Amino acid sequence: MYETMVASRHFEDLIKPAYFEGKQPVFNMAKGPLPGEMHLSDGQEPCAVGVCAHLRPADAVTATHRPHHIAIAKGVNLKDMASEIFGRANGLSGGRGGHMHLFDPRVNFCCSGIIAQGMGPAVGAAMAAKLRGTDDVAVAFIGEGAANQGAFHETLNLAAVWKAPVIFVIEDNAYGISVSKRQATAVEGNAERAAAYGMPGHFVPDNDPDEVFKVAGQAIERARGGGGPSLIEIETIRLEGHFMGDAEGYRPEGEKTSLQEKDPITRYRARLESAGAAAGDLDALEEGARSRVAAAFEHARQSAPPKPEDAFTTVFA
Ligand SMILES: Cc1ncc(C[n+]2csc(CCOP(=O)(O)OP(=O)(O)O)c2C)c(N)n1
Ligand SMILES: [Mg+2]
Repeated sequence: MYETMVASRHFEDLIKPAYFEGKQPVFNMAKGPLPGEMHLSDGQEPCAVGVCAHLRPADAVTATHRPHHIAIAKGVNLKDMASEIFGRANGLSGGRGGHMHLFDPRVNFCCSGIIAQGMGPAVGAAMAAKLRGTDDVAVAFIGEGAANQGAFHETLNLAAVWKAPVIFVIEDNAYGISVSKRQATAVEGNAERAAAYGMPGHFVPDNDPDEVFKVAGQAIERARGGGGPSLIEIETIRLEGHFMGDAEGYRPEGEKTSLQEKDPITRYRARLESAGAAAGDLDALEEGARSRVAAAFEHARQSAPPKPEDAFTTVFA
């Protein structure tokens, strides 16, 4: 889990300078090798690794507009993912999808820029597994802002009625763009909402990877055994803005600094060391993760963009 967290963070660290290439001196979102919006997942790594450590390639995951940590934890090929984000022809979707639309059928991963949109398809994947008689499960990741979408409420109800082997994971990073959870949600936590739909709801405080692993393990085992859906809300932190270029004027004074002090990677490394892990072993693990990510970016940068004559292939025209 630590290695995957480091890989995920390094992925975002390499995106940062690449994203701003060609977009200066006046910020122009359409320019550079990574055109369009960019939503980074720094700080949210525990949610992805704690859940996905239990999953097999056949289990389906639907993720959000902030998908990199989840894709990496689910085992999406790093080179194909980097190529997709750079809009290259050898990317997951031939460079057509970009960073919010990563699809990898080899490990049953997908994501969408439309918030809460992955929830229905996750129930579909879960019901397909159930009808086929396998014990595969599906996991839908959403943000806490998406829990106020109609799709959230409709999906939870049907999933419970059908006893679908699905787990809904809410990454509560305290903001939907610039709107704080407090301004948008009346109940204390979204885990409370699970009871209204007839499923267990769990809350994991403090962005703790081991606690996520424990709670997710129980929910996944329950789903695999025919016990039906569960909801898990994880208290996490968004270390960056909503998107790259966000001035973050909505954050209270000093919030950014106090969040940095809670960096989950630093904290997890300290926990591993105090549990007896050797610093040299952790360094080696970090080095391996970073070099795999660097190789993926190198691969993407050296790959060709789609040919103009292919513009109307693999799209609805
Ligand atoms: C259906 C829909 N409505 C609005 C948007 C615009 N939008 C993009 S991200 C976002 C906020 C999402 O907040 P949250 O679910 O908490 O996820 P986070 O960005 O914090 O990861 C909104 C409203 C959208 N993409 N889809
Ligand atoms: Mg949020």
